[in-house]
Amino acid sequence: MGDETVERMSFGDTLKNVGKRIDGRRAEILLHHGGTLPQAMTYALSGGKFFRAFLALEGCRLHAVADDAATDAALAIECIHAYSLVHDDLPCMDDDDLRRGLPTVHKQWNEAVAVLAGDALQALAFDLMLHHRMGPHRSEAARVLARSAQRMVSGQMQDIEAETADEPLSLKSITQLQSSKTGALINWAATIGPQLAAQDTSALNSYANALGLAFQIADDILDVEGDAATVGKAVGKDADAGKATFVSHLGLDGAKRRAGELVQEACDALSIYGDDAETLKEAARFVITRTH
Ligand code: GRG
Repeated sequence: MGDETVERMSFGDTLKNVGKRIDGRRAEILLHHGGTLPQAMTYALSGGKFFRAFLALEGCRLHAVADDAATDAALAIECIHAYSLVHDDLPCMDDDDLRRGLPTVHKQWNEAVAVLAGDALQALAFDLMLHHRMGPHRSEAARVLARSAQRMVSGQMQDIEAETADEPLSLKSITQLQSSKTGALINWAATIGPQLAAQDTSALNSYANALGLAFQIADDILDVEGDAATVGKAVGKDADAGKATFVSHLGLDGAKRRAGELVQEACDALSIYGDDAETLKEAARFVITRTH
């Protein structure tokens, strides 16, 4: 009889494997196009954690979506995420020089390249989602992606308007803003499996709602406690700008406590999947222990 101990892969290794799968598919699509635009798109799609891709692949696995469709859906959400980061880093928005430990796209090339690479990444996401390999429910899934991207942009707009508002945002308003800005893409990623399989999205939807909020609280905590070299981008910007955040409202300890409660809520929402959801639970725990 063999050794029945099953070694579980660490969550870090799981994310690395997701990264390889997405990089491989991205290379198939972009590498044979020469020129600056595909290079800048490749640069923007590289070096992240691939957390949203992981969520998409895991939801697809739980709902028996074909591997090719799952990979392309995971790449599609990383395209939207990468576009948002490239545009967010521009001087007219957050004006950042560093992203994922490297120069931002407009620093590596210039602002025009950054705008165009973001535009092309967004279009590529819908190109992937509307291909027939995505199956019979692809138009609805693409529409939900379009609405999620619009929610993200509207969250970004509210964030920009809050910078010049007379009053700092209340905790309730920050929660609503972040559920759009950060939560909408996380929610789409976590639910694309049951969307493509035309099955019930409610458990993964509840999981993602709690997880998205925990993710943003962790981001606010990293902005205070992290160091730029590890986080891979500038830190301390929110406090310097006097911006209302989960940490400014709840304090560091309160924010950590709230994030812990949300992780528990996220895990509880997965009960219908039994042991099959263990990696998604690890992902929820990773969100509040991550250092970048
Ligand atoms: C400019 C259209 C437009 C939208 C901007 C997402 C966003 C909206 C701005 C990015 C800035 C920010 C702090 C967003 C909160 C979401 C977040 C924490 C993004 C970083 O996600 P990670 O940690 O990044 O998954 P990696 O690099 O690992 O992919």
